[in-house]
Amino acid sequence: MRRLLRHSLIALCSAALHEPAYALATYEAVGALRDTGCCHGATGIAAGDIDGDGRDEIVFGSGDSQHPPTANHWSLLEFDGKRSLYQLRWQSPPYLPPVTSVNLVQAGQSGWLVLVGLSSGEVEVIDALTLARIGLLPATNQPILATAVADADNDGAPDIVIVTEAVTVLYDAETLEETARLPFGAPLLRIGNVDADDAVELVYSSGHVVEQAGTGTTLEWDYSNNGFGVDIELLDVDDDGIAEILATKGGGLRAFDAQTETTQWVRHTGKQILSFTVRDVARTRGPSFSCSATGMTASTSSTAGRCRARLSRRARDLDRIRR
Ligand SMILES: [Ca+2]
Ligand SMILES: [Ca+2]
Ligand SMILES: [Ca+2]
Ligand SMILES: [Ca+2]
Repeated sequence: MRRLLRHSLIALCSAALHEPAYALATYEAVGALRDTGCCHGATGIAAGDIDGDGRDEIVFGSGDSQHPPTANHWSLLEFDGKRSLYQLRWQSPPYLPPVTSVNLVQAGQSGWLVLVGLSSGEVEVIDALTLARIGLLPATNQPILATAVADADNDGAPDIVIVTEAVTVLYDAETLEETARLPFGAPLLRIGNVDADDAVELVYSSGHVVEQAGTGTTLEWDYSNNGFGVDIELLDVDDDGIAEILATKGGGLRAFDAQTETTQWVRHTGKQILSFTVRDVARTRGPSFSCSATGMTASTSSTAGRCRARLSRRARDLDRIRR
C-alpha cells in the first residue's frame, strides 16, 4: 500500500487514459466532429506516436455495442500544433458487422497497428501509418471483447492476443499466423508477471490466471467462483517486484496476490467505480492509481472545461478514499 499512498489518487474522466480522453474532449469542444455516431471512445480509445513526430495520435471507436447501428466506425485524431487542438485526420467508413473493440498497439517490426475487433469474431489488422488493411484474423464467431500485444506465450516474440467471452487466440505479430488457442475468455484481460516465476501470465477479469508456454496452457489460479472484478489492472503495490492484481467491483477496490492466491487488501469507496486505470498521469516517479468513482465519459460530449471541473471534484472524492 505504500506506493498507493505515496502517489496521489487521481480521477479520470474516461475509462481510457487521461490525456487521450482530455484531447478527445478538446477536439469535440471545437465542433470539428463530422460523424453523427454516438459514444465516441465507447469501443476503445488508445494513443501512440504513430508517425514519430513526438506527439501522440489518438485512435478511438465510436458507438455503443448495445445499439449496434451506431457502433460502426473508428477514427484517427492528429494534433494540430498551429491551433493547439486535435483534429480528425481520418474516419473509417461504416462497418457491418459492427465494431466491438478498437485498439492501437505497437507490434515489434510491424510498427503501430490498429486492431479493429468486430461482432462477427474477426479482427482487422491495419497499418496505422498508411491505414492499409494488412490482415484479417478470423479468430472466432463471437464478438471481440479485447485485443492486446504482448509476449503472451513466453517465447520472446510479440503476439497479437484476441479475447472473446469464451476463448483467447494468439497470433504471431509479424506473420499473423495463429499460434495458440486457449479455452479462456472474459470481458477484460491483462498480461504481466503476477507470481514468482519469470513467465508472464494472462490475467482474466473472470478470475483465471493462466500461463502460456508455447502451445502449453497451465491454469495457475482459478478464482472464477468469485471473479476478480469488472475492471482489472496489474501493479506492484507493495514493492516486492511482483505485480498484484488490482480489481474493482461495485464500490470496492481489491488487491489480489496471485503468488499466495489471497486477497491482499480491500478498499471500499462508497461509490460505484465505473472506470479505472493505472497510469503515471501525475508525472510522478512511478505509476499512479486512478479511478473514476462517479462515472462519466468525457469523450461523449463534454468540453475541456467541464472535464477539468469534474476531474477536480473527483480528485477530492478519491482523496477522501485515500485517507
Ligand atoms: Ca505523432
Ligand atoms: Ca510470443
Ligand atoms: Ca510469472
Ligand atoms: Ca507485489
